[in-house]
Amino acid sequence: MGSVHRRAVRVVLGTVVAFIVAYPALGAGNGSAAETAAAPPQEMKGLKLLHFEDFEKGPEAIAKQWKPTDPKAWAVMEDGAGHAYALTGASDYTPPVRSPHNISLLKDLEVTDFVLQADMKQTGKEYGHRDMCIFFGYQDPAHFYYVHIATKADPHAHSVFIVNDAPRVSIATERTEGADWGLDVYHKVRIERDTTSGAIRVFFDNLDQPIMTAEDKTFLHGKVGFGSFDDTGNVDNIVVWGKKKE
Ligand SMILES: [Ca+2]
Ligand SMILES: [Ca+2]
Repeated sequence: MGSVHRRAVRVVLGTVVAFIVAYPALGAGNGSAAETAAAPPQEMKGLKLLHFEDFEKGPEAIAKQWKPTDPKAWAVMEDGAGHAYALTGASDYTPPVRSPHNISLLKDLEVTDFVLQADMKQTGKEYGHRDMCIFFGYQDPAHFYYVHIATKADPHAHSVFIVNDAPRVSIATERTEGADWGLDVYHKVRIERDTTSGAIRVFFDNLDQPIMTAEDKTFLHGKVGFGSFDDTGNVDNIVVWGKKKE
């Protein structure tokens, strides 16, 4: 919550100039970076705003907040008028059981119920398992959920998965046949988690109609994060509304 307040204060005081000095790319753009930095709503579906990250605060501040499987695989990069968190290659990381190889977790936040939203762009080649992943309910490297959004659904792609001390298992009850990442396009991705009912709902661009649903109560809290099974991509404008783990 603290970072959200600080951002709001800075905008009120007109210290945008400081950002432009620190990040010349912002000043050179068409103003869209300032627009993307607009604070998200304080509440979503009855859940309080807990975190907002637009990757414009500078590499050191950002590094403190994220725990990547391999720091060399991730970088804050200029993209358009602003910056995004980019997964640029394979992590030097071997998961204990068959599951994604590239993960960066938000370090200090553990949630129960949440709505997690981000702008995500896939930067790899087109193929059936072309993916980006979102992680949640993360306990440790062998216990978590992840959503794998990919071109073509099959038993190992484009689904909600659980990793429970064994190779990942698809748990989606409904899902589309795949998602079209396109070329150099950011998509609005949203995950909704209700730990009382166990519901998991995944949205891709259309925030009214989910592309995947699941129901599971194995992990009722945990960290959240982003990444890919084995591909590359960018994440920006991450928003978490939710209930912190007591
Ligand atoms: Ca940004
Ligand atoms: Ca893949």
